Amino acid sequence: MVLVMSEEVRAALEARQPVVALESTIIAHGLPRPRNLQVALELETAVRQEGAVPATIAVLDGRPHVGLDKEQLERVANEDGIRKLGHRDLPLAVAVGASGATTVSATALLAARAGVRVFATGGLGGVHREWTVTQDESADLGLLARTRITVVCAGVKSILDVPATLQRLETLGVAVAGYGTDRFPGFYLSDSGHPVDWTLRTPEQVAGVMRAQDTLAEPESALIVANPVPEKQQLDPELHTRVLADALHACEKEGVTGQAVTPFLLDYLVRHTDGASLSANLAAVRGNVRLAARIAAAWARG
Ligand code: PSU
Ligand code: MN
Repeated sequence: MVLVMSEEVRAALEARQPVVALESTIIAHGLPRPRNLQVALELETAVRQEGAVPATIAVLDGRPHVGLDKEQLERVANEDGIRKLGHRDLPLAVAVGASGATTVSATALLAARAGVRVFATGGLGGVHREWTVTQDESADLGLLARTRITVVCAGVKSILDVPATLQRLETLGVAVAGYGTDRFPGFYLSDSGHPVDWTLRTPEQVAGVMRAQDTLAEPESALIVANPVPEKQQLDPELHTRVLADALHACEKEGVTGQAVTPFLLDYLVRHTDGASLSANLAAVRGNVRLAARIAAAWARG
């Protein structure tokens, strides 16, 4: 697969300057228009303010891009019919010349290929509730088990079965650490109600783990840095519980399956919390992007 790297990203990598990969599914399928484009631009600005270069990743006309210009970001945000691409979809999109936004799994794969080590997103995919019936487990988990990348996220999406997802990550051998907390964050919520075994407190400490992974951890696996949304900006936990139950019910009733499940649930929450879930989601992503930039800087300093 031939990657198209933006000039800025290529130059930064060559000069060993900090670079942060950003996914595009959250823009195309995770956030409502027209807010999604503003957010995409805002996240890139946040990375720059922290002294790193943003590399938003997407596939356009069959070409995987690492680093998008404004026009390309606009396409991802506004183009009708833009697909959602997991890692398994990449060769298909390339061969048929399709355009698509990349999920965590596809973004992590392309970032690692390009030599970008740090990646920021909102929440990872994982094991869905009702797994015993649907067998719906995001491809994010399997890919992170064999890709050397550091993902900064606010945990896994709370629409999932969080304890089952944590168990899968343990089984798959993916390292998980809370950032400044011994609780696993709950995406819209600061605390998912589940603990994490490890706590990291500085970007330098995270970079230290990354270096140790390079000498110790086989096979190539990821590091998940779980960074909680500040408590003041979280979604009201009671509202969260109530609306999420309705959302899961609606999803089942409307027979939504496969790739459509996650966007359906996220959208349902936005519409039924009067945008409060969107504010919490954005607060989480913003915090993750800034932390990722600081980790990338510590990593680049060696
Ligand atoms: N986090 C968000 N919004 C999103 C997603 C994550 O805040 O839209 C996306 C990510 O791209 C993640 C994907 O990889 O949802 C998981 O989808 P699925 O469950 O279909 O694997
Ligand atoms: Mn799925």
